[in-house]
Amino acid sequence: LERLYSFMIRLRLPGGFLTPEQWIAVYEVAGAHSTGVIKITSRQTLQLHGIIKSAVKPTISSFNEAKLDSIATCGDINRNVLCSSHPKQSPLHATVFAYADKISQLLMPKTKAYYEIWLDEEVLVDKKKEEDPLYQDRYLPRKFKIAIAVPPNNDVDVFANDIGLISVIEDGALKGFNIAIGGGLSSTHGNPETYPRLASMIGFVDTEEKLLKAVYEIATIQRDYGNRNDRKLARLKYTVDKFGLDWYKKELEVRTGFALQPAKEYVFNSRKDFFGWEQNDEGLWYYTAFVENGRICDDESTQLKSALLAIAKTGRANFRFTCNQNVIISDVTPADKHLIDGIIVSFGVGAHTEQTSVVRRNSMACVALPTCPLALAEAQRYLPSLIDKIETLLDKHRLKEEEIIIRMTGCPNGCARSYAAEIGFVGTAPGKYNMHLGGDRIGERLNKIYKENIGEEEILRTLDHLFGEYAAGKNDKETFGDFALRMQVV
Ligand code: SRM
Ligand code: SF4
Repeated sequence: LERLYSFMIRLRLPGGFLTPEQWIAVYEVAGAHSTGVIKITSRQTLQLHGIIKSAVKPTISSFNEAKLDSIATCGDINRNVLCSSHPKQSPLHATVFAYADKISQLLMPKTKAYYEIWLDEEVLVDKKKEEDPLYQDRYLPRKFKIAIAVPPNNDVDVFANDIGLISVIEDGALKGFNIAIGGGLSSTHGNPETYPRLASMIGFVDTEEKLLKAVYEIATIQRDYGNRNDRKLARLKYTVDKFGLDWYKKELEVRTGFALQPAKEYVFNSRKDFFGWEQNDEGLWYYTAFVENGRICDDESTQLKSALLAIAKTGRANFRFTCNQNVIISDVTPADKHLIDGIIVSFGVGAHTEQTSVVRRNSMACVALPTCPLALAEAQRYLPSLIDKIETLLDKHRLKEEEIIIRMTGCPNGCARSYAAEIGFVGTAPGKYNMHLGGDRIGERLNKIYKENIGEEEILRTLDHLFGEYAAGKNDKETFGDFALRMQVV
């Protein structure tokens, strides 16, 4: 008898967008083949877990019918391209958002293997068609990640990516993109050669043609010079640190045939989702619902999964996913707002979103146990109960309106970007975490290890003490992360 293998499938959703028809398809596939929980990931796409081997092909086929695919969602290749989620952020959101798809298409593998293997589309290997100038016969040395931010919100955590693009908008016009390279968050316990790193700015491009050429050639340089001997040291960040930023820029200039301009001014002032109803400049409405750790299901607190299905069935709203693992019910006309709001209220989604504390809404955990094979400790199943206790401490110190960013991962790979949190927990063993402090609120500074391998009791005792000091000693508007740094806690 064969073992009962079960799989996870992740969708490729550049910019994290689904039509109502596609949401219904995902809902139906989740019900038929997976655990039923639809998981929003920290890279604004969706995952289904628990798909048994015989259901993998039917799942991919159903997705294909809904014009959805899971191409390049894992492997040594460009992954889901991120874009700031909330259309309210800028009148140019749609223009910038379109680049997520353009870049995703540009860096897609040319092989038709996905269609041939999973969708029964004809001949298995036709060498001519398989020629791929970018990935050639070797792909990249490691996974490759790109994000596009629309200032002033850094909701995509742009500097955590191999390539971070920052849209430069002046006088209401998109002038181009600043380009940063070499971000990546993973490290390995006990291996000092590995480290999290934020991307470094290398310059600015002012046309679409230059942007796409630069992105493409940054990837080819990594393809040719990235470390193929040690997978732990294979990400672009290590290539950048080995050869130097100036070398990378010069090599890029040779390959593109143009020099980057100096980076333009930009300002980030937040890294968050805007919960509840917001309207964009065209008058369309958007409702951001809180989804604890991205798990869309029906439970005792809210009937979120049923609500989203009911909304999709009206055909009057799209769905956008955020890099903070939440969902935006989007593009609702003023005439339809009442209808959609009625569903949000009657399924308890509104009350759940409004009543959730600020600290919980800003928190994030990775999947970890039981499905992640790399997990050393719990994350999404544990963080909610830890936050209950942290809420009590914040209440005690009158800090409950502070927008402190707390993130937890079950291992040092950093999938919920805990190294870029004000308070980061990184799993070391069952029930044990390294506690990191001192990250900033906007994603421009990493945190540092404060205490190693501690359990819940010590976590709470430590936070109780630090929150007390923060409440008594913080400057006006000083964030917890900045305070920890100023007081030399780390
Ligand atoms: Fe991740 C591996 C889940 C975002 C760094 N990540 C995994 C795997 C596939 C475990 C595995 O290799 O077997 C996890 C699947 C767990 C499960 O049961 O579903 C997993 N990663 C996730 C997700 C679902 C976390 C979440 O709860 O949202 C995120 C899916 C993103 C997506 O939609 O594509 C996810 N992973 C990230 C991020 C955050 C980001 O990209 O902004 C990071 C840190 C940034 C970075 O890449 O540096 C991240 N995941 C990793 C790594 C370490 C990569 C490295 O450079 O060493 C691994 C392990 C690996 O690749 O060998 C990993
Ligand atoms: Fe798994 Fe580690 Fe990623 Fe969490 S951080 S999902 S435990 S690989």
